[in-house]
Amino acid sequence: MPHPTDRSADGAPDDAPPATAEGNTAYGRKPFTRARSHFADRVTADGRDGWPVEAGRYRLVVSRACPWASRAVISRRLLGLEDAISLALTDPLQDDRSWRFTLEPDGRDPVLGIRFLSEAYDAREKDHPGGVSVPALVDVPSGRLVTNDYQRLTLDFATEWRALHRPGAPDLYPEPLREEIDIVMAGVYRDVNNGVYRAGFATGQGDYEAAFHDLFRRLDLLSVRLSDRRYLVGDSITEADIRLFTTLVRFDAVYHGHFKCNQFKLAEDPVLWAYAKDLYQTPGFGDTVDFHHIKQHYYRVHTGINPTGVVPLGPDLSGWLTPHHREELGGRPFGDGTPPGPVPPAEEVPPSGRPEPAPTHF
Ligand SMILES: N[C@@H](CCC(=O)N[C@@H](CS)C(=O)NCC(=O)O)C(=O)O
Repeated sequence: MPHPTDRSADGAPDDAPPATAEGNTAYGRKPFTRARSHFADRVTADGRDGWPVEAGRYRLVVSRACPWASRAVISRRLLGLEDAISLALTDPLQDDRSWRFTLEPDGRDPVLGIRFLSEAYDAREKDHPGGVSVPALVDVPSGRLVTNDYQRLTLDFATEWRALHRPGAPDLYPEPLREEIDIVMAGVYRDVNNGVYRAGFATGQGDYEAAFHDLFRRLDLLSVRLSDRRYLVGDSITEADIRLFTTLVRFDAVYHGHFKCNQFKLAEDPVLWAYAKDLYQTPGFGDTVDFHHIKQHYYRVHTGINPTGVVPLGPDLSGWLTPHHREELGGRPFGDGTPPGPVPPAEEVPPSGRPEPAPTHF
């Protein structure tokens, strides 16, 4: 396997300069900022951007390591869009041509026939500004990228793709709750989802400390909010929970150490830990998480902040499988709907990526 080059731009703005072997120094002393996605076409029911909702037409390219991509994997599963939108998994380690399909036996995505995700970006726009990122939705017939707009993608899965949802799919973005969901998600995005990156990629003490304080202040607020309610908004799972979950599930494994987000571990906050475990154990969440990919990606790709590329063995993941008792708070996980069925066999996370139950002591 080629040695992965430093890709500290992971999570960096699309139009940011490439990271260097020195890590984040390409950004100088500027605080870490994240730009809008360059490709923001939408796949809609009415096809107004030229991309109509259609079963089998689009392929979702993700890395299981990536929190932004993982949102899309979770919502696709909760909504039962697996048959309508196929899934391509990249190697968690990019090389200097970015995301690649080296998990496949012949190194090519079997549907798109490409070796690098960049080929779909180039097919869409030669010399496009910004990098190659996941999640990416690709038009299978033409091989062209449609969108890498991770903020919009899942909202469109929830709303525009309704005709292809499974029977019993939950409403992840219910109309009457949208205003509240948007407000909650804005704070979560700024301080938590992107906050861990602001801390981890800070190149100055002040930027790091500001991000650190914003992050833990927000986590404290979220912990209070979730102490007497099972989910962030309303009494069922919404898009807001998906977005918080994808950061929380990575917290102790990577953000606490690698990104220096270490005021406390997730497992040390009883409310947030129970909340995250509850979601992890809900069909559609934990069954998409590959801790092996997550750890390999962060610790080996960001050589600017982990120059040795050594991947820690811990933490012990068995706690994810332990009782959370959150059902005592009530709530209806899927609202009027039902949980998704089993993971399609081809998409199962291998045992290397899953927690093992703790040994039983007698
Ligand atoms: N910048 C992306 C957000 C998603 C993102 O940052 N994904 C990361 C992985 S977690 C990525 O693919 N970064 C590019 C790279 O690492 O080369 C977008 O605008 O859509």
